[in-house]
Amino acid sequence: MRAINAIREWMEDAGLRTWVDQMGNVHGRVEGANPNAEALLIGSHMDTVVDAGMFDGSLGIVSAISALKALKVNGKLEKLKRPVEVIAFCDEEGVRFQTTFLGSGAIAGILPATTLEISDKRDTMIKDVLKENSIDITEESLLQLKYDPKSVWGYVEIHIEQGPVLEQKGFPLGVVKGIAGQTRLKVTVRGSQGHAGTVPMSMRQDPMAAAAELIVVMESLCKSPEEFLSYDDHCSDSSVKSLSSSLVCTVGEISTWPSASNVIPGQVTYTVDIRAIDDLGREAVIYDLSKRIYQICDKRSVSCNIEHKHDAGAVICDSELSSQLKSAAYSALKKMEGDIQDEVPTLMSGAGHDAMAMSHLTKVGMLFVRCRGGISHSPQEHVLDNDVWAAGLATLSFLENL
Ligand code: HGY
Ligand code: MN
Ligand code: MN
Ligand code: MN
Repeated sequence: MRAINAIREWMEDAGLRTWVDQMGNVHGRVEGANPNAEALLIGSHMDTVVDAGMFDGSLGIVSAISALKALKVNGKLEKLKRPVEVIAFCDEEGVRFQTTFLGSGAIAGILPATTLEISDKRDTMIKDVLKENSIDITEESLLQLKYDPKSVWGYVEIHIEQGPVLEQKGFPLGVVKGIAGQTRLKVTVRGSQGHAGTVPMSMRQDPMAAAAELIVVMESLCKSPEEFLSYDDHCSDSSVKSLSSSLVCTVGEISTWPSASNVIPGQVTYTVDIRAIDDLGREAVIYDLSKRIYQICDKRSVSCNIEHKHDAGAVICDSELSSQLKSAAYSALKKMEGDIQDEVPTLMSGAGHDAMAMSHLTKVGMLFVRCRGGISHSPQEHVLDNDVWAAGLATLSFLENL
């Protein structure tokens, strides 16, 4: 609740009308000179992962609010050509329910139905959100948070790159070409629980050893998909080839039961996060990986269950919005550094963003900010003050040329 109140205060200090919606998103809006024009939505997420850095998500919210504050100080806020609405989204990371984009998904009208159908989770989630915002609503009105596409001009998000490209190029800002698609699975392997000291190795049905083999096989598949995927199955070899450049897979969470050092586990559960720029290729990997999981479990006489928790297709950013962001970034850097020779770089995003959900509602554009060593989702996450300044100036220039 403290974050929500602080963000509202910053928004009100920038001259915005604020409210918190039923999902827990914080909105700050100014109507500008043409209140009936389609609105620009701009923002990012206010939640983050465990043991995270300070800039993932928050930089986008602060850049938007500070740029509007600067317009207010210069008496230009009410002269904006169209309404501008800053949205600080809740639950972009999906850390709690292994879904993601719950806040932006509600606005875009793609609230993952599966999330609301997971009744044991759904009630907890909705009750938490509602309790925190002390709002008493039905699930239906929660689902009615969707914005009317005709009332929205576009969505822009300023975000740290969370990768090494801009640092390698020596450039503070970059425009995002597209965002890789992602799939989240939950794999549960069940075997026969037993005494660590008495069950001979040849008689074990050990889900931990099985999970270890599954994870190493997944790593090899994602390191060289062309070796694994049988092309004739379900995707062209071009998708597989394009895969290898962007395909990544991660097991971020693993838990075992009963989790005692002298007990052969009865069950092991782990998460799978798979991403790629090519959706077909990513689906081919999921299909191939699932086949291998069942084969290996069969061989080890353990059972397994693969839950498909979340899918978000790859997104290509809008070219018109992207070129406006590119000129805004260029003019910001020119203001700061005098003349700049090179063009503002464009790059793909391996990380997911609320812009993926918002692309179901309207055209989207993203501006990346260099971050040290490309490190993110870690307390080591760091952005240079000057680069934050450049991001703010670019946002201001973008708003002034709406
Ligand atoms: O996981 C992601 O890509 C983002 O940080 N939510
Ligand atoms: Mn993140
Ligand atoms: Mn983020
Ligand atoms: Mn004992």
